[in-house]
Amino acid sequence: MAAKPRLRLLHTSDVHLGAYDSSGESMRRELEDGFRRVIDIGLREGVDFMLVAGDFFDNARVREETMTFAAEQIARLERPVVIAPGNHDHVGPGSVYDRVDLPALAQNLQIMRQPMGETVAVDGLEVEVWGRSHTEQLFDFMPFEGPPPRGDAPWQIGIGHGHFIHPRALMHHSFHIREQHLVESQRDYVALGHWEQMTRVAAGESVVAAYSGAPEGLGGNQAGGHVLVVDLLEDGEVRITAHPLEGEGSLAHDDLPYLRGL
Ligand SMILES: [Mn+2]
Repeated sequence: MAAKPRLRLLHTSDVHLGAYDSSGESMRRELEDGFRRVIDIGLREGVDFMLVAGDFFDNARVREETMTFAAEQIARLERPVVIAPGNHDHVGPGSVYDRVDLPALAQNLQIMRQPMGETVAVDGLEVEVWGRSHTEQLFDFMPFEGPPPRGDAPWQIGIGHGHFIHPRALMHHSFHIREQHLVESQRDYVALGHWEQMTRVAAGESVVAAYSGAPEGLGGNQAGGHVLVVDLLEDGEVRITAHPLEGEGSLAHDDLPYLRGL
């Protein structure tokens, strides 16, 4: 097998920009600073592209200046960025992405807007990203059910937003992601969102899958926020490093929390 191009990916999710738009300036600033640091880490680590696995915005009524702030930060990375919308920033009727044309403000940005799923070729890189955006129309939506076969690019990434079903999962939650779905995706890496906590999840022998967790300490994220730097190596190996948003001490691949599925 020919060697693959070495690529470095920045994975974040659940930024919830605008969550505190009506809660006062200091909380609002804290959330924005968190996303600014995500971009800073991407620049420091020299990533080739960035993925946002849903809930980038908290709701469809965020201030317009929150949206232009988001576009400015994305543009600052100067590398391709793909957003796969989650339940808080869903596509379809009433979508936050209908309000401001973000890709016009940040020309390195692509937003996955096809509810039936789509594969995005990342500009200038030998990588394709497949995902299915939330519409908030289907209560039993399963983001990774029935994945299409791998595409032609050497690197195939999956992206999606929902609950990985593990033995401690609350089954009444919606947007189920099963280990079997991740195995069947045959993607090299699957970027997950919806959980505040950073963790790898079980996805069979040949698929690496992880939640980046929220960058900021939103409810339940006492461990503090992380962003994931994912190295896609020439021999096909995928290695994650979790970088804390505050302070030192990154976590290497084998030291990341790891959840088994049902
Ligand atoms: Mn969510």
